Amino acid sequence: MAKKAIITGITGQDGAYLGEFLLQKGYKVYGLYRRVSSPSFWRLKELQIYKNPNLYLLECDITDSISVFNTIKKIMPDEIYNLAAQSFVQTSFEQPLSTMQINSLSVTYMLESIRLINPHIRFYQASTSEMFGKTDDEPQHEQTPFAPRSPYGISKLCAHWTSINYYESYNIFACSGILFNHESPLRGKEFVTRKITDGVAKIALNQLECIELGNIYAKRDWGFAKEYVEGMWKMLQTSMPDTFILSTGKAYSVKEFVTLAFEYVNIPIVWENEGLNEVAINTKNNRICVRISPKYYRPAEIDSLVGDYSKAEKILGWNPSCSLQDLCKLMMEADLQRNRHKL
Ligand code: NAP
Ligand code: G4F
Repeated sequence: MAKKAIITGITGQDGAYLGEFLLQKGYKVYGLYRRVSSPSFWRLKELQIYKNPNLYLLECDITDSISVFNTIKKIMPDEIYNLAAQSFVQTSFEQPLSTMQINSLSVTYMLESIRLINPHIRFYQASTSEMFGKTDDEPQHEQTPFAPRSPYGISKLCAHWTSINYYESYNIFACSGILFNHESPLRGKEFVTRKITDGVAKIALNQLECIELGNIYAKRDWGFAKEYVEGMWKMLQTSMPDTFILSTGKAYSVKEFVTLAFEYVNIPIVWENEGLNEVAINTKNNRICVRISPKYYRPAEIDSLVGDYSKAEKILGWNPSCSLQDLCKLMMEADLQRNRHKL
């Protein structure tokens, strides 16, 4: 009989790729989305899984414990992948309470429902490298102490410990994947890589003159989301629940990513000035194409994150293969196409 998996956050980047992956594996996929006046399934449509007969889309607000309990009881899944979250760090500073409700409390609702309904359901928690925060360990590994720097990081750390606690207390198979930044053409435009590829595509097509960015010296370990969802699945197929880092082991600055994106569209740039006055100039037309705005600075920043994925490689046989150059190319191609056709 086909396995049944619930994916919370099916409308997000990872939810869509994981849905595609599990459907290919023969699962019945129950994708949960929250009620909004106009729900958007554009990612599921882009991956051409929206009409798949084994994909069932169900309304469920993960901040409503009754909704969570009843949904799990109705579906009786084998596996739950908890990907739904208020996932934007910047917003978490402006909406700390709802970030906590969505990202932390919901995990207790899910694990408590599993405990009461069927303790054999396997649970995946989407933990994050943001939990490492201000750390001196480089690269970060599973034993690196946590020191989160944002309400988002704090909320995810609470959820992370909750899932560990449900294993230790009730033997529930709860795994946490500490995933470093992963991007794709399906990334939301609020995140820096997609903001850059969308902006550079528009500049190349003469639809925009300049992008405004915040801290371009921040470094992140950026992988390809499609490869990371396979790691989530592998975590739930092991004999013992555990915590695994998924990352590439390489860190690049936002500035380096900007340079890669402009290189892809053959726009030569030079950087001038420093701090808030730093700009990139398009040397083809001598116009400023990147400037800095304090609007995008965070109250507390994480300067650099880079992960050691050797445990996942050893135990799960998982490793990343997409370079940042290839990732940037994939995203640029998609954004050029979308903006050319105003999609
Ligand atoms: P994403 O694209 O922002 O997707 C977030 C999903 O959560 C969306 O489907 C969103 O629904 C849903 N959601 C938010 N609030 C909800 C609520 N109250 N009830 C039900 N659904 C709700 O994020 P992602 O990049 O796919 O990330 C997936 C998960 O991994 C998140 O938990 C994120 O925090 C975590 N993570 C991501 C990364 C990364 O680099 N991408 C790294 C580490 C961890 P709407 O469409 O309605 O907004
Ligand atoms: O793309 P970002 O917004 O991602 P961030 O904050 O690293 O969070 C992402 O990765 C986490 C894993 O570590 C996830 F848990 C989380 O859900 C999310 O997916 O920002 C990346 C860096 C930051 O240092 C930010 O300050 O880019 C810097 N940045 C510079 N200018 C900018 C901008 N970020 C955004 N979003 N917009 C800018 O204009």
